Amino acid sequence: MRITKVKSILTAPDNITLVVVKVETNVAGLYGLGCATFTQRPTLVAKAVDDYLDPLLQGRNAANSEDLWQMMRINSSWRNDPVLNNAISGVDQALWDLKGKAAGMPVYDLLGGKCREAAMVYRHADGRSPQEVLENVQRYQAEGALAVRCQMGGYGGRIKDITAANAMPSAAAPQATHRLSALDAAESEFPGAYYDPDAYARSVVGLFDYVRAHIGFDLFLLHDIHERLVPMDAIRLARALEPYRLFFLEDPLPPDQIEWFRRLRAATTTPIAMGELHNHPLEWRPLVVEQLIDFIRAHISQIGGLTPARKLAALCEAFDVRTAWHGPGDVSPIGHAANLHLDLACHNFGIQEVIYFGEALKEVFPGTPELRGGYLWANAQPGFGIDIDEAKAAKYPPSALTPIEWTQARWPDGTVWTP
Ligand code: GCO
Ligand code: MG
Repeated sequence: MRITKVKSILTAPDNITLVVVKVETNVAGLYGLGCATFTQRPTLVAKAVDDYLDPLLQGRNAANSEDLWQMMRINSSWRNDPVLNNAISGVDQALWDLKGKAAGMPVYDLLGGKCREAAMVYRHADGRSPQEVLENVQRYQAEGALAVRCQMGGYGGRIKDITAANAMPSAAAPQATHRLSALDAAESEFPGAYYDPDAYARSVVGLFDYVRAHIGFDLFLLHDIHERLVPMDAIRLARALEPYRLFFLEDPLPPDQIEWFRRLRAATTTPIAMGELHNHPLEWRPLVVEQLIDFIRAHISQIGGLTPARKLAALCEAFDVRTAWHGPGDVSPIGHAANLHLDLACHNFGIQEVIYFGEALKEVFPGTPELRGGYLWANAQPGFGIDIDEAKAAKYPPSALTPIEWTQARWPDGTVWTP
């Protein structure tokens, strides 16, 4: 099983540019697929795969996935950046897919076999007002969802999306008044995605108060702070949310503020999830070993693929941290399948984030995992059980390379903040 070709494939069936890596071998018809999706910089990942990993890997034994992962990681000498980690992940996942196909086994069997039938997932409810969010929560509940993440006005409660409808019929949650910014205008020298951190933090408490008052406690609820607050405000919010019994509160602080997790942990019983921005092992090691988080949420391709992710899962198991791998629209269905195979095989699985897989995605990726009754289900095909139809993928070319606006997050006075 020698590697004959490693190539990137870019496709955007859902208007999000996905990066997939295909590893071909000298065994007729035998290839593997992996996810290398980094939607903010997709063409750089493709370059890293095609210009550097393909020549490096041609002729190597595809069975040696551990050695090849270690070798890819150090080959650039400088390492652990998101572009190179994603490129490595594409190859690494493809090698696991290949290994499964060669053995005639699903990857979850290679990882130790199923610990559960399917993976509990959470869905995303958003809206411009608590009422709108509640309607979306109830819609998911009617579809059988067991867990729903609630946001209002997108991450940080974007000023533009939220001011129109802000009624909060709750004594505990006075109406949050957003300080509209004169700078939030096209002619400003500081264009961007404006939000008001203080109003946002207060609106979240009002939102959960409202939703819990209407639906009770039989549904798991989650929230993503998305690093929008200064540390003490994140701690204050985590404490204020205790009565609403969140399944977890996500990304309260950016990876650069690891020290603050100790203060956060000591201050609240709200379960904490962290990790979609992690790239370097030193970003997660203290959080896990000191038991400062309850859920690890790494984006598997951002940390370099299934090989490091399964080791991270095992480290977490030893410290009672459960897994909740990042699973938004900027993970390809192949990446979602990789998340799922790990979910099924890890005893310390917690929950899986997932998207709705539309017809275009399923057309390009036959074998996409199935969302049913609050769970994500894998098929029993060898490898990850998912394929790419390259002709159909080509029908959905990558999105135009225009500057991203939402990651230019700003406070009302124009100050740039982590998105
Ligand atoms: C999540 C995430 C995503 C990210 C996105 C960045 O929890 O799903 O926060 O929505 O913002 O993946 O491109
Ligand atoms: Mg998140």
